[in-house]
Amino acid sequence: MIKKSKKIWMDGKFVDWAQANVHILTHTLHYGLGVFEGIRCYKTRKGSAIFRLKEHVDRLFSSCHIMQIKPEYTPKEITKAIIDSVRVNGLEECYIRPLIYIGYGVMGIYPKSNPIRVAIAVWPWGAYLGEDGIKKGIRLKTSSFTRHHVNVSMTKSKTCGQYVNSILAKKEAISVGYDEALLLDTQGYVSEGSGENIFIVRNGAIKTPPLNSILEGITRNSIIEMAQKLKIPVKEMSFTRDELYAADETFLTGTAAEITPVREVDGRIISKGKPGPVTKKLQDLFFKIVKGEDKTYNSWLTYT
Ligand code: PPE
Repeated sequence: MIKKSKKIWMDGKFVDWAQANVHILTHTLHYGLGVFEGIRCYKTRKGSAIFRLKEHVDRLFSSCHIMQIKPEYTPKEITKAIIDSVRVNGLEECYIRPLIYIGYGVMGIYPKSNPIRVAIAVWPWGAYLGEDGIKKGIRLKTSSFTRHHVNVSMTKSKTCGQYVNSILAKKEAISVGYDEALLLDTQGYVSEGSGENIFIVRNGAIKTPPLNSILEGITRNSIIEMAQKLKIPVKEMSFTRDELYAADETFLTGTAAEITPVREVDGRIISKGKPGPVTKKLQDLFFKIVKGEDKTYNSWLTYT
């Protein structure tokens, strides 16, 4: 069960957790057109800090732009509301979920002038794929479901309804005893996890799929910048599932999943079945950065 916090920001006001309700005819609930973000706030020695807040708010508004949803709030107002949500709930560490959705008005797939609503919830959320997963690595299964084709939905927007594809893949992977699903794109190349981007390491160099069919992950971008600073070569290019099987290391990245090593893919053991050296190096640096222990990356933190 989710760990409750105290208040949820809804359209400009803080309401009690238990009162944060919507009408059953809320348009997004029926048809799935809404956009959201997932952001983490970490405990540092100087108080709580939100990781890459600007980039998340920018992506939220970019999702709105792509999906032609016009919120009544500016990025500046949403940024303030996010910081206020963390403060009001008094949480040192939390996950932050802004959601922009189409409210109650007309029904039918053309939402005309239905109101555009905004909510921001925060709650404590531990390791997405388990503490063991972060430390020892997870088991990944290629899904029978394919990632969205660019002409079916637009993956640069973090759209609510698009996650049905992720849920189907995740349920399937779990039902056959795996921890997470890997989706291929419509051409058959490796795309991303149900809620994470993917990286492989081969001969000391890193590869991650290009932006074509994936969500442009903010953690993915952080890893690319970190690797470049560490002088580890990084390439954004397509690769096949057998290249993944043959990789020295592989790991998933996401706000919720952070950096999760993968120790097995489709029954093939990767990296001797435990997190490899490059993965560990990046993981260690990542956790230092989010905890404010590496000054080079201070601009990625917004102290609340
Ligand atoms: N791909 C997908 C499909 C995805 O959902 C996420 C984040 C990423 C890549 C990584 O993006 P970023 O967080 O910017 O590095 N998934 C969010 C939702 C997970 C959920 O179960 O809810 C998240 O990690 O917050």
